[in-house]
Amino acid sequence: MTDCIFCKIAAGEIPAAKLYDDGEVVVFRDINPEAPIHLLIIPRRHIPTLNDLTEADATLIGRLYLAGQRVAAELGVAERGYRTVINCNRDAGQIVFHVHMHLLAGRELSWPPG
Ligand code: DGP
Repeated sequence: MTDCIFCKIAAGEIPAAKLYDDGEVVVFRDINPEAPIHLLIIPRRHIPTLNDLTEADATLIGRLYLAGQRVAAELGVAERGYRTVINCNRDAGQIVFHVHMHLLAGRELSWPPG
C-alpha cells in the first residue's frame, strides 16, 4: 500500500532500527518507546487491522509471535519476560493501520493496561 508508513519501513523507503527481517515478518524499534525495549513486529504484507485477517493468515500471525520470541531471546529479556499486544481499531488506540504487534520489555509492566 503506497501511503502506509509501515509498508514503507518494510520496503526500506523510510528508515527504522530494524532487528529482524525474514521476508515475511519485519521487526523494528518503536519510534516512541514505552519501555526500555519496545519493538514493533509486522507482516510485510499490508493488512489494516486484526479484523481483516482470514484463515489464510493463521500461519503468518504465528510467525509474528515466533519472531518476537526470537528477538526477545537475542536481546536477553526472554527469561525475565515481555508483553506482546496488538491494538485493533479506535478503542484500543490503534493509530497505524497496518497490523503490528508491540513487544515491550525491560521493566515491570503493570496490569491491567490502561
Ligand atoms: P498503535 O497505537 O498500536 O497503532 O501503535 C503505533 C506505534 O507505531 C506507536 O507506538 C508509534 C509507532 N510509530 C508510528 N510511526 C512510526 C515510525 O515512523 N517509525 C517507527 N519506528 N515507529 C512508528
